[in-house]
Amino acid sequence: MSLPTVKTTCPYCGVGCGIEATVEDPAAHRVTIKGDPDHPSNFGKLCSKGATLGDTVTLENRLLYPSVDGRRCDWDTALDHVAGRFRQIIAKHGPDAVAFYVSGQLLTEDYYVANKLMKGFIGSANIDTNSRLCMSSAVVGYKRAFGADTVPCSYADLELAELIVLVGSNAAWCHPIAFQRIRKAKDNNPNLKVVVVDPRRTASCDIADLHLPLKPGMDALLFNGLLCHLQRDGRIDKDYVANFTNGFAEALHQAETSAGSVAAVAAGCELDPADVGQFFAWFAGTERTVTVYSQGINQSSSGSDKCNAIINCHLASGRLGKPGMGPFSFTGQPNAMGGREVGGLANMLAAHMDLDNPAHVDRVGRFWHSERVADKPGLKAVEMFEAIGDGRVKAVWIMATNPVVSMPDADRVKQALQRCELVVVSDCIANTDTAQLAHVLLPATGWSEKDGTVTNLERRISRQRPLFAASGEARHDWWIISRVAQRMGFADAFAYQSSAEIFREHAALSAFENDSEHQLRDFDLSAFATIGQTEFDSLQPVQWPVTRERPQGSPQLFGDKQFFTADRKARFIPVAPQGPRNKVDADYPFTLNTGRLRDQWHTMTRTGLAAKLNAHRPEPFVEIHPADAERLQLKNRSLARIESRWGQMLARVEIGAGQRRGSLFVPMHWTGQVSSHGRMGALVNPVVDPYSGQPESKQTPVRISAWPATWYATILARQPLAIRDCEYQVKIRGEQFYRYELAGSDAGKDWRQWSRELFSENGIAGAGDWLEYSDLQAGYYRCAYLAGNRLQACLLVGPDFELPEPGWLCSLFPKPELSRSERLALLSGQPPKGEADIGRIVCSCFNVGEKTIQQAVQAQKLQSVAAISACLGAGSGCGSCVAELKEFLPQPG
Ligand SMILES: Nc1nc2c(c(=O)[nH]1)N[C@H]1C(S)=C(S)[C@@H](COP(=O)(O)OP(=O)(O)OC[C@H]3O[C@@H](n4cnc5c(=O)[nH]c(N)nc54)[C@H](O)[C@@H]3O)O[C@H]1N2
Ligand SMILES: Nc1nc2c(c(=O)[nH]1)N[C@H]1C(S)=C(S)[C@@H](COP(=O)(O)OP(=O)(O)OC[C@H]3O[C@@H](n4cnc5c(=O)[nH]c(N)nc54)[C@H](O)[C@@H]3O)O[C@H]1N2
Ligand code: SF4
Ligand SMILES: [Mo]
Repeated sequence: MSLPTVKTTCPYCGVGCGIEATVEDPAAHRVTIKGDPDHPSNFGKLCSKGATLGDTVTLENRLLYPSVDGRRCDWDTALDHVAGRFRQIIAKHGPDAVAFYVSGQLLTEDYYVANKLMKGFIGSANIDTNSRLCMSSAVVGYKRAFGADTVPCSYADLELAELIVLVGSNAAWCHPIAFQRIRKAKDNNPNLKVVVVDPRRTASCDIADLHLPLKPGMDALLFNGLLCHLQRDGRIDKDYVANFTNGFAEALHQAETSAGSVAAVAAGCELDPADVGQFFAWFAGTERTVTVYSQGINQSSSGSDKCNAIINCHLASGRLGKPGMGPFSFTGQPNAMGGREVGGLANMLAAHMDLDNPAHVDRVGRFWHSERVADKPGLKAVEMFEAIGDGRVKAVWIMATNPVVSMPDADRVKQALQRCELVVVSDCIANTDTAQLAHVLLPATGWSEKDGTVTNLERRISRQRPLFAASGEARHDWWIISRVAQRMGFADAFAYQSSAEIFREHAALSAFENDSEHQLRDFDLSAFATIGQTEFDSLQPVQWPVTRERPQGSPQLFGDKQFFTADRKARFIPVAPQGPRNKVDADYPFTLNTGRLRDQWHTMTRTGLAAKLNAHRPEPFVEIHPADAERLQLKNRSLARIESRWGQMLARVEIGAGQRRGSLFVPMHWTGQVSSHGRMGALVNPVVDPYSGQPESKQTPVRISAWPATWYATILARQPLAIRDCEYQVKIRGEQFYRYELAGSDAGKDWRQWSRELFSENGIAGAGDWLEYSDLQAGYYRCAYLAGNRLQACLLVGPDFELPEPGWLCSLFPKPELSRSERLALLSGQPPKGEADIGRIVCSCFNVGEKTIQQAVQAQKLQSVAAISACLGAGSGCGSCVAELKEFLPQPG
């Protein structure tokens, strides 16, 4: 009998890949994941994260039951408690004393209901989302230029382009399948050029014809310079500018004051003038140009202006609304776009209507049958947590986001929640840094159980469909919110029984009075305004607007050169370039850049469950330029302390020439759950963009110094351990083992006693064999414990950071038994002669390590990635490691 296959959508990045999931065993949550060959986002491909989804649907660490004040309770008790406390606080202090902090990882239906409850019925706009930290500046950029939050491009434009400029986007790691489409387009069209603008040399530079490692924060100067160049070079589309836009002269004038020459731009951006000239010449000479921008642009105290500096260049050259061109903001989360549609941000209403427009407020009020619709913007994320901290907001409900890790100045956020009267957290995972501070925990269904829609970065709506029944007592987010709403007295407006019903209402609102008689809005799902359950269940991926005239959706917008401003013309925005708000100085001489790794998703609550995904970069690290490392005597693999005015962290030093001098890069993923000092949000400057309220997460002034550890240790154990008395600690989940990297600055630990106690407290003891090596004078100690012939645990201690790379030891845990020679080799940490040590994992699909690749390249004289793939498989799965594989090949010259 063939097993049922469900078509659904990946819950990670905004690329929105289609998945075919075959449920092998519903009780054991066993499922096989494949790319959906028919889905127009990915045509069957998946990256490393999507491909390992099957490893993350485990019940381990799931939040399965509601609880209030730490005590498990039933749903009625929890819902009554939340509704009752919210009502009390609102009655006493008014609706602005409560807040929701939600997420671009909610489904559209969840998001719609949360927004409707807060803005429509509680009557406050205090609902903001983690998208504030993500693409709120991109929203401002589009709204200012087009009069609506319209992403004008599609993936197809990337394939038709002849120049793609990636600005502040590491798409190779963050939007891998879109990046692979660009790579393939480049293979098919040798004329397609790629320019990467990023202070850091990233994996995306692998396909770049030109990399501009500009001074952090200087992008507006670069694009103002480009606008001036287009003018000098006679590339302004005069007809387009005159007939379809406003404000060109002012924008050009402003650009000319700072960026009137290539030399001035190159000096201000600290770039080679020849490279700047090359970029300008390519842009000027290439009609089909797409500019992709992401967090290197948005996460800035002047991010909105940076977005407009980019859009200005497209408007000036008329490169918009035609195939193969446009300013393309890449959103990050699976449903960041859905959040924009329902009005998840505190300054938006719903269905692309505005809070500060009385006609919109009136219209939404009539549609929702509510007279209480909020008519002024609410608190944006950073302000919201300030208000929680100083007691203005007394109750907050956090859904599908982990602000104790991901907010800037995260220690303040933590304190604010500790002081808050009522913290409600809905999550599918039990142990998160934020869940630990909750008074009420509400278990949400996870990706494999959810049912609804998401919108990807090219406006494509796709279905997420359930693979399993809800685990434990978990409920859909929309169910939880609407049941609280009912108990708050809004039963009629929240009587939802299904996600289809909510989607239908959302579509109907988008169509409500959306015609030229009122004022046209871009977001229009009128074709779905009466959609039924069956049609919803079989909904095919489609790009909005979806109307009766365009039932197949709309891949390209603005082809008619009509925008959503009052006079239907696009607007240029004059931009005065600014660097980071807080500059580096003698106390804090480095710029801290933060961002993403290939195989982790944000705060690791789900990717951290997949052993395969933890192998690529197992520990928090700080990347630093070799010259800076040498000057500060920071050694590769040693530990360093990084401090800002707001907080500090510890991380492993990685020296890399891809870093600019004066810049540091730290990944954003590590939390208090898996590391003692890796939560980088504590350092990040909470300063925000004045228009969007988006924080400057990429340019915090910091300092770095060596952290003087006196000992370093690695522990591998078959089960998780509770480790006391240890300053530095990182926990990594592996295949049938847990790995701990430890360090301390205390002296004279009795390692033998310490390890015996640790292991026995954690249940690793008995009649098995202890192997031991001890040279305590010199600071070395190693031991291993075997039960039968299986490795249960081992500890390696040394006085410095040069402990053996544990790849081989890790590979022993899945083995049913060890050979004689393996036992003998155990304490050396190195494989017995003749057996290979694969080293750090590079290809997570096929588990291929760096040592294996080095050996194969040398021994077989491999000359290309294709040859490595043919020989080892590496790179032939999801393709995410292709850029790294290239580094193993012999370098030309
Ligand atoms: N693997 C993985 N993929 C993800 C995610 C994840 O957690 N893991 N998260 C998703 C989400 S929500 C998002 S928002 C996206 C983010 O996707 P991206 O924006 O591509 O990712 P980031 O790593 O945050 O930052 C992008 C780049 O900005 C650069 N940068 C820093 N400062 C500047 C600057 O001043 N100018 C310029 N031009 N560049 C600068 C950084 O060096 C970095 O390489 O990724 C999505 N995809
Ligand atoms: N310094 C710095 N900070 C940053 C960034 C940066 O680049 N640098 N990037 C920012 C950006 S772009 C983003 S998007 C944020 C991301 O930051 P967060 O949103 O805080 O990160 P996640 O780990 O994705 O958190 C999602 C939470 O929702 C839970 N969850 C997953 N699915 C569901 C569901 O269906 N229902 C419910 N109720 N819960 C669910 C997960 O278990 C997890 O706890 O971080 C921002 N912070
Ligand atoms: S690129 Fe990867 S993470 Fe993004 S949607 Fe596709 S499979 Fe998921
Ligand atoms: Mo994001």
